[in-house]
Amino acid sequence: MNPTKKNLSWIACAAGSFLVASLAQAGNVVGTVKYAGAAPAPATVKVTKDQKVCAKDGKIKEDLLVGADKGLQNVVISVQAVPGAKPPTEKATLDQKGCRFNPHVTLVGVGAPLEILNNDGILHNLHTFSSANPAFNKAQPRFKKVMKTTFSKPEIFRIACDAHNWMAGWIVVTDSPYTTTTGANGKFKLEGVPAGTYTVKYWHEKLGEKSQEVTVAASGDAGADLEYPAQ
Ligand SMILES: [Cu+2]
Repeated sequence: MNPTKKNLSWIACAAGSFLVASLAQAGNVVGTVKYAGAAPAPATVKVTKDQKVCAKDGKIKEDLLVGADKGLQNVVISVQAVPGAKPPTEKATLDQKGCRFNPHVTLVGVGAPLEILNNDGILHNLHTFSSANPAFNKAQPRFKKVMKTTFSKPEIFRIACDAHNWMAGWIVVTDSPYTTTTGANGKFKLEGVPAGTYTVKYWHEKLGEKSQEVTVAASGDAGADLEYPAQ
C-alpha cells in the first residue's frame, strides 16, 4: 500500500471510532412534572363570535391543565448550555384550528421557520407579545392559509388573536435542541443528551420558572422530576 493511502485509511478509521464513542456517551433526561394540589376543574371558554366555526367543539381555558396522577401539561423543559448544541432547525407549525391555538405552546428554534396556518375559513389576527424579538400584529384573512416567520432571539412570549379574545397561546423560541413540553400526563423525555452536568429549566405559563441540576451519564436515563406547589 502506498503511504498516502495508508494514512487516509487510518484517518477514516480514527474518525469513525471517535463518532461511535461520542454517540455512545449520551443519555436521556426523563421525568414527570406534577401539580401538588387537587386538580382544578378547567374553566369553560365563552365563544362570542363566529359561532359556526369556533363553537363546533367545547373550549376550556388551557392555562393550567392537570391530568391523571397530577401530571402537569404544557410545561416547557429545556437543558441549558450543552457544549456544541445548536438550535433546532426543523420547521414548526402553529395551527389556528376551530379558533384555538394548536398546539397551545409552540416550540421553534432560533432562526427556524414557523408556519402559522389558518384553515378555519374566517379571519384570524395573530398578535405576539414579544420583547427580545420584534412584536407583530397581523391579520390573516380566510384566503391566506399560511403565514411564515422566524425569530432571532430565544424568548417565551404570549400570543393572542385580536379577532377572538379567548384565543390564548405561547411561542417558545429556543436555542437548545434539548427542549420539549410535557404531555397530558406531565411526562417528558429528551434523548441523546451528551454526558455531563447541566441546569434543566422548567417553565409554566401560570406557575412560573424553576430549575434544577441534572447529571447525565454516558448512557441510560437521568431523572428530572419536578413538582410545582399548588396555588
Ligand atoms: Cu382568531
